[in-house]
Amino acid sequence: MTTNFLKELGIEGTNPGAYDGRWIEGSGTLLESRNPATGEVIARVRQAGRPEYDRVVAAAHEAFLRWRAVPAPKRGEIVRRMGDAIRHKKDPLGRLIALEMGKILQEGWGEVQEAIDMADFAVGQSRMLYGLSMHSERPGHAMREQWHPLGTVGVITAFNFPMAVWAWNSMLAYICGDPCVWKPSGHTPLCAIGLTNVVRPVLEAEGFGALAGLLIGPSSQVGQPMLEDARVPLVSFTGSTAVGRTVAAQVAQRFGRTILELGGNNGLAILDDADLDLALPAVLFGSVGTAGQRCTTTRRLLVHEKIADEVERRLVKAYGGIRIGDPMVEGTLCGPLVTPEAVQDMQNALAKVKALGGEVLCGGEKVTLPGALAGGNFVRPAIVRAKNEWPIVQEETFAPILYVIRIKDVDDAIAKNNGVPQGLSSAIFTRDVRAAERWTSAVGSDCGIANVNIGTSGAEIGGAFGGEKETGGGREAGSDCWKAYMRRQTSTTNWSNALPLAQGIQFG
Ligand code: UN1
Repeated sequence: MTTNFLKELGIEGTNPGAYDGRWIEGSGTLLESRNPATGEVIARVRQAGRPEYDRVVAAAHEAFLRWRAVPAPKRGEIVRRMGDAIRHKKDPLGRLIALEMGKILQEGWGEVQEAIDMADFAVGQSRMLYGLSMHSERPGHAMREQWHPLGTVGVITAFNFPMAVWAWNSMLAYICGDPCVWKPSGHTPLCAIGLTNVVRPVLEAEGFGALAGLLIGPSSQVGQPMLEDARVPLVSFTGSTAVGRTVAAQVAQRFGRTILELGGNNGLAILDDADLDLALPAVLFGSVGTAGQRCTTTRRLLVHEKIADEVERRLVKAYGGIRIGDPMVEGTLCGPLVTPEAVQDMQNALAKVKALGGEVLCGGEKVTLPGALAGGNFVRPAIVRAKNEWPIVQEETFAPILYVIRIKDVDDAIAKNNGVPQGLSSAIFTRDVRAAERWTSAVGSDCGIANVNIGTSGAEIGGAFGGEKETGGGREAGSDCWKAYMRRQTSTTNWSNALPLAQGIQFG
């Protein structure tokens, strides 16, 4: 396999693990990044430790003091150039994602496109950081609110979207006047290095390299300090509900803010009037796409009992045709899981569901492919008949397991969809406008995303992305998510010759 794209992205055999406007050799141990399709080491990273943490955060803060004074549309212009730089390197960046994370090339390029879309969105937003003006109750007074830069944003990302989630946060942070310090997943350090190499020339030319702070290192050295550090007023965390719980508590302790994107357990309902030619491909993409490792992956199929047998039969047939293999090869639909541990987690979940009486309709086994791929973390996506209330079905297992759960009508679908601790994404397939509207109404799905006749995954950046309950309540990307990266100030100006008090108070 040709890996010229690694050179094109400035990735070497051993790479520095920190960036503060310049690459810094880390003081920590060597981290090996492995190709999940072969188990082979792609490259190494000299990890950052506590000294690099302090250097990177200090540089970000110094950059903040200058960056916040740059007019927002000028900040947008620099983000426009960063977006162009990413656009120019879409091909190698997408290949790097496929190589290091294991999602198929099409999805790798799609992820880079998501980063480009975020840059474009942020450029426009940079001229629309609108505050309101209010009518004061006092004569001769003007009242308005304005949005000001907040400070350094800590961005902690997961392996499964190793570039897009940084872009969701950073592109908005930059136009809002904030630097970022990025702690990527230890499974995908090269994606972070490659992307940083693509955008840094734009920032460095302006003397603002430190806006793209990067720390590749263990949580204890570079993650934990961020949670405790008052120089980081906002921490955006993507990862498990369990870790998110401690992130939320620790940052709140110092009155810092968090944006949390935690676990999902997404239901897709198919009513008996649904167009199955739409529903089935949506289920396939939702459950097998990214090998079941999206937080928006379809995990529970809530299918009407009248059509359940047919849906199961057609899905099992479709699953039989899934090409499992090298994500770098066109035509592969399902790449490897991220690590051997993820394969084990999938096996454990299947053992639990079987012990409860779950019936495996297809898949679930570890797959050993020939040649170099023999060392890869491949599995066959599984479909399992299950009950919504079983403990393992209530959990998010980050693997391609689709639980099939029968429902009687739209209200049963809503009750079961909502009957889990997570609340990220949901979808219904129906031709009945009343059922569709019920699904998206106040008494419908309780998730942050509620779709009709499209699947649970693959959201566009234009909407706010995130979910309720144990998903953490955060929102990122489009809509008015930029507000999370700014501080709001209410300002009242008295232009009269008197000093009337609000609420009609007479004092003295
Ligand atoms: C994630 O899995 O962490 O909606 C993010 C989607 C993608 C983002 C997923 N646009 O599936």
